Amino acid sequence: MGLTRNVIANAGSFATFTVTTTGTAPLSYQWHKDGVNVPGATSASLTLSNVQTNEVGNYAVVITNAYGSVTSSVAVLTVNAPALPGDFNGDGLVNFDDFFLFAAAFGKPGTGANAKFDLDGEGNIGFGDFFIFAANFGKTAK
Ligand SMILES: [Ca+2]
Ligand SMILES: [Ca+2]
Repeated sequence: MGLTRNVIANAGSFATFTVTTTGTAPLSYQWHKDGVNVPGATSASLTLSNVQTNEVGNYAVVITNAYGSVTSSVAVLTVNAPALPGDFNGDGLVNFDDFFLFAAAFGKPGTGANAKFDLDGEGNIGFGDFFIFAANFGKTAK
């Protein structure tokens, strides 16, 4: 009774937990995150919109009816951090290491292994991509 499943969501998207139960109606629900009530989360499913990495945690729901209450198994929410355009070497920050990679590919078609440098997706590696890169220069992945 009360099974939920783990959810993996991209930051900014939706995450939905659903519980199924065979308990005797009427049933009431209260979702918890890391053991703390989630305000207003009192239905058989819990939908989080615009999820952010700070919502990562262990979710469970307490289901109550006239005979008592039971706590579901725990479902884990994982949120994938947004991609960081310009972090070509994937180390989590945009810096000169990425610039040198970009410069080496500048002017080439954005195909194959070079596709990651075509930040504006128009097919070539050029100034349009550079401006996107420059706007992210110095940023770190959160
Ligand atoms: Ca980098
Ligand atoms: Ca481009």
